[in-house]
Amino acid sequence: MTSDRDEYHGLCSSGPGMTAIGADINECALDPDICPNGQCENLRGTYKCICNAGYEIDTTGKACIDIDECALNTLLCDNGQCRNTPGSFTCTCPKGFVFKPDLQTCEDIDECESSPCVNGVCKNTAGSFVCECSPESSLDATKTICIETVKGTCWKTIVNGRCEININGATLKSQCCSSLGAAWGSPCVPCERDPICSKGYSRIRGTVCEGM
Ligand SMILES: [Ca+2]
Ligand SMILES: [Ca+2]
Repeated sequence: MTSDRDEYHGLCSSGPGMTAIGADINECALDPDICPNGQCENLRGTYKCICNAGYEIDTTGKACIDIDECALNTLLCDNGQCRNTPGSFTCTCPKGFVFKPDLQTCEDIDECESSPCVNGVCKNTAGSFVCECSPESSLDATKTICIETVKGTCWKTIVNGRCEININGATLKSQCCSSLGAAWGSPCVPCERDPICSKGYSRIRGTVCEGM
């Protein structure tokens, strides 16, 4: 009776990966699926796997395993959610962020570049933006349009830095400054020419110049 050890030496007298007569066994040709997710390279007495992109060789050198890109690089998909997939990964960006393929991160969208605020100043924030209104106006329900709400004293002239002749009682700043007013409010502030509307017109609501 022969032992397993004797049988092995009988069949494999030239050692592992070789035929009994000492020729190399081409494992790659024998089993086309020997290296899943990689390419097989035949070596004398053995073989190795060269892994596809997104895979790395394991400690045996004979199996390609998925690279967990999310665990490897914690900055990957920054500001978003990284999900490991076989051979790759995906980034999911939250609302207000956009995926930048060159940096592989989620970047805040600067909504202010498209000038969404009417009669107000746009401030970009992480994931969103806010419109800030002047003290005499407040945001409407859309949160993008500043509408004048505060009425104040309208002054007809400024003499030696002092506002004089109160006209028409309390008015909106734009109504005052687009008509007879030279200054508005208490303390009074000199009127500035509206950059969009001509004299006699003002923008109380949005971008439309309305006649006074
Ligand atoms: Ca992966
Ligand atoms: Ca933003």
